[in-house]
Amino acid sequence: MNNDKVIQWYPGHMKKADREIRDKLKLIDVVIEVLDARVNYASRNPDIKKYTRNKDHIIILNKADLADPDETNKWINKLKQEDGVTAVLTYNATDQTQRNKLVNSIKNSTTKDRNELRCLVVGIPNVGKSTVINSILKKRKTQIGNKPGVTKGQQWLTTDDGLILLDTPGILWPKFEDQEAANHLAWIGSINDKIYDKENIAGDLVKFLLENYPQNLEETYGIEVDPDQPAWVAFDQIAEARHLLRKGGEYDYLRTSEMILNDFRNGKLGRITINQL
Ligand SMILES: Nc1nc2c(ncn2[C@@H]2O[C@H](COP(=O)(O)OP(=O)(O)OP(=O)(O)O)[C@@H](O)[C@H]2O)c(=O)[nH]1
Ligand SMILES: [Mg+2]
Repeated sequence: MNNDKVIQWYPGHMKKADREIRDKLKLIDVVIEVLDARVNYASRNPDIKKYTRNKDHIIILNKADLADPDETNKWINKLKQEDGVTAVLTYNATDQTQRNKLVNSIKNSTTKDRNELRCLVVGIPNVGKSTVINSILKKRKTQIGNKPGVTKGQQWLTTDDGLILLDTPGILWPKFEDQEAANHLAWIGSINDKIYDKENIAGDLVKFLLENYPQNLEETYGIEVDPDQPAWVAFDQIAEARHLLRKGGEYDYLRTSEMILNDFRNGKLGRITINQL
C-alpha cells in the first residue's frame, strides 16, 4: 500500500484566486486564516505570508469538533507564539452556539480601531471557510460542500455587527515538496479525489490509525486490531465487517477505501489529530 504516485494539484482557478486576493489586499484590515484543526501543519499554506504583512493575522482552528482536544490546545499555544500572529481561535462552524464568542474574539483581538473591519478569509480547500462565514452571517449566503474547490470566485459579505468578510476559493501551493503533507490533505478532502489513488490514500490512513488511534478503528468497525499488523490486514477486517464484497466474493477495496475516508472526514472514526506536537 505504498503511495508511489506524487500528488500535485494547482488548477488554474487557484492561480487566479491568488492574483485576485493580492489585488484586494489594500482594502483588508484583518487576514483570517482558516485551518483544519486535525492537520494544523499540513493545512497551512506557506504562501499566506504574502497576504498578512502589516495586517492583523487571526488563525481559526476550524473543525475542532473533529480533532483531539489535547492536541488542539498544544497547537493553540504553539501558533500564538508565531511572529505576526494576532490571535488563535478554535471553532466548530456547524455549531451556531459558538458564533457570538467567535465574533467577539475577532473584534477584541484586532489592533485596528474601526467601526467596520474588513476581513479576508483564506485557507486551503475544504477547511470550512464558507461555512465559517455563513455561521458568522447566521445565513446560508455562500455555497458550501464536502469536496475541494466549491468556492470558485470571491464574494464580499456584510454582517450587521461590523464585520465585512471576503470569501475566497481555497488555495494550495504550486508544488508540494512534502508528500506526507500532501497525503494528509488527501485524507481531509482538500485535494481533488480524481488525482490520487483512493486505495493507496486510504491504506496510508489505516496505517496511521493503527499506529495512533487503534481503538477508534476497533470501536467504529467492531474489529480487533494489533498496532503492529500490516494495514492490509485491517483493511480486510473492515471490508469483512461491513460486508463490502464484489461479485465473486472478493473484498471491494475501492468501496472500503471510500467508506474509510468518508468516516474519517465526517468524524465517524472519532476525534483524531493527524499533525501531533
Ligand atoms: N464537523 C465540521 N464540519 C465542518 C466544519 N466547518 C465546515 N464543515 C464541513 O466541511 C465541508 C467544507 O466546508 P466549506 O465551507 O465548503 O469549505 P471551504 O473551505 O469553503 O471549501 P472551498 O470553497 O472548496 O475552498 C462542508 O461539508 C461543511 O459542512 C466544522 O467546524 N465542523
Ligand atoms: Mg468555500
